[in-house]
Formats: sequence, structure tokens, C-alpha cells
Amino acid sequence: MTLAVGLIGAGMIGTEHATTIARRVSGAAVAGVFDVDTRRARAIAEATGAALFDFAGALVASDDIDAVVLATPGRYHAADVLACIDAGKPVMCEKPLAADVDDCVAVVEAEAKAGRRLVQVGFMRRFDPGYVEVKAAVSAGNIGQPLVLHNIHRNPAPPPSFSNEMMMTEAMIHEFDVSRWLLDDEVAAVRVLAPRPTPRAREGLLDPQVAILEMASGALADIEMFVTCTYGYDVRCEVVGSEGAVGLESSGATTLRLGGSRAQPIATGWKERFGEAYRLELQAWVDGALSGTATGPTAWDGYAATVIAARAVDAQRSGERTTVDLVDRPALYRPRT
Ligand code: ISE
Repeated sequence: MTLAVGLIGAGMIGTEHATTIARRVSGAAVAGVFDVDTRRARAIAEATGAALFDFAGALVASDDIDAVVLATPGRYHAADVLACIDAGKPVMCEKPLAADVDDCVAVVEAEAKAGRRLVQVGFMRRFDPGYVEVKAAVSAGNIGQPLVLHNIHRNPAPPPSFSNEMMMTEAMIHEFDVSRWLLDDEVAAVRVLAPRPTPRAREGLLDPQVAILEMASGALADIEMFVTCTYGYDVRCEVVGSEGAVGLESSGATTLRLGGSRAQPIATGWKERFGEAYRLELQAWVDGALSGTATGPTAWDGYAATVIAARAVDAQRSGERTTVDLVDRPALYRPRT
């Protein structure tokens, strides 16, 4: 069977997902597309042979669509995710699950009520082969008890409208998820600090910023987010444990040794760095949708990351240590014993 995928949101990441599904994912085809900007939707329809829909609800309800990729801005996600759950259709929702914590709770409650996993959240770092190796080493106990996780997330330049809040809600949210996932732990409290901003930062933007997460187990995770680093797209991490450390270098598979120095290339952007992770993420989602056994990041993971981001924005404004509290985790999201 081929999974007929409907795409809602044909912007940069939606177009990337549609192209990946059409060319590099097996078992699926882009069957429908909707975007408020019909020009963008038409471009995808022409490239993939997908049908054009007049509104998102019609695409979700269509008998010709088996599953949905949601790539609109986060503030529009909740209504469409809830419609997919209602229709019993798997949905791959780009991060954040929703911009608002209450909307995330509504999604978690609706899915728990439906009694089966239909939502996967687009935390693609979990599919990046480098991150997967780090996770395997930590889970196997190779480095002993994890004590500190260092995360680095640098972008060459931010979009013009990028704000201090978006540092948390749009960018660091990846590391909020990575920290929970790598350490298999929840976040108990967050602090946010900022050094003097780089002179290259737009007026008013605190850049870089550093978040410190206290994990429930007693481990710490720090995140340096620097969106105007200028030199490249640089994402990496290191977990320091009681017996050793395991780390992930930026992107460099190749190393050049020349003239007394050693050099590795740094990616120029997210597509180059995480293109394969996006493909693996979509393949896992398609496989899960076809077999009825979803495995990727859950609505609960999306909810937890949005709560951490909201508390991090509070911490950024107040300068205070801010606690992070989650609602009770429904049985659907608890590990099976
Ligand atoms: C951006 O906000 C994203 O969402 C991308 O997934 C991430 O890789 C990038 O670094 C962020 O700035």
C-alpha cells in the first residue's frame, strides 16, 4: 500500500518535506496540498502531482488522504492536529506541537482519549545518525551516570523578525527536546542568562543566550543558542558522565590535515546539516502510519517541550530560576512495563 500524504503548509519546511516524500521516502506519495498562498501550493501540486485543496479541513476529511504533514506556523497547529485525531489520521506535525501550552494539553488529552498514537512531532534531531549514536552510548551506560549535557546551537543569521522569545520557542525548543530524550529525564527548572550581545545582533535581540536546565534526576543541561554566529550552521552536543563523555561534532565527516592544521567543514544551513535526519524522520513516520505502530516523538514530547519553552521565556524576562511543571502523563505516553 502507498500512504497518500496530504501537506498543509507549503512554505520552506513544507516544500522540503514534500520533495523528500516524493523523491526519497518509500511507501508514500504526496496526494494533496493546501496553503493559504495558492501560488506556493500550486508549485508543489505541479512538482508532485498532488491535488489542490481549498482549505485544510477539506484535506484532512478527504477519503483520498490517509495521513497529514502539518508545516504551518506553530500558532495554527492545534486545530489541524485535533482534526486529524478526530478523523483517525496519522499526522506529522512540525515543531512546536502548538505555540500555546493549553493547546498542547488539548492535543494530548484528545489523543489519549482516542487511545492510540496518531501524532508525531517534528523533532528531527532524534533521527540524526550522530545524535542516535550519542543516545545509544548514553542508554547503554557506556559513560556511566550522565551528569552534564552541553548543547550548542548556532545559526549564521536569523530571519529579520526573529525575537528573544523565538530563541526559546522556535530554536532552543530542539535542545529542550534533545535534553529530555538524551538523558531520558524531565526538566525540573530553567534559568536563562545572556552575555553582552554580539555587535552583529539586530537592535534589541539578546544574542547569544544560555539556558541552564535542572533535570529531575539531578543532572544539568546547558544550551548555548547563538543565531548570529555568522560563520556557519553549527549544532553539536556532549554528554559528560561519571565514567566518560560522548560527544557529537558539528557535521564534519571529512577532516583535512594540511600545513600543520586539521580542518573540518561546517554546514552552511539546516538543510545540509539535517537533510538526512528529515528523510529518516519522514520514513519512520510513513512506516509507522502504514503498520499502525508510531514510534517517533510523541504529542507528550511536543507538550513537554512547549512547557519548557514557555517557562524559559518567563525565566528570560524575570532573570529568575523558574520551575517547570507538567500535567500527569496519560498512560498512552508511559513506557510499557
Ligand atoms: C530553526 O528555528 C529550526 O526550526 C530548525 O529546525 C533548526 O535546525 C534551526 O537551527 C533553527 O534556527
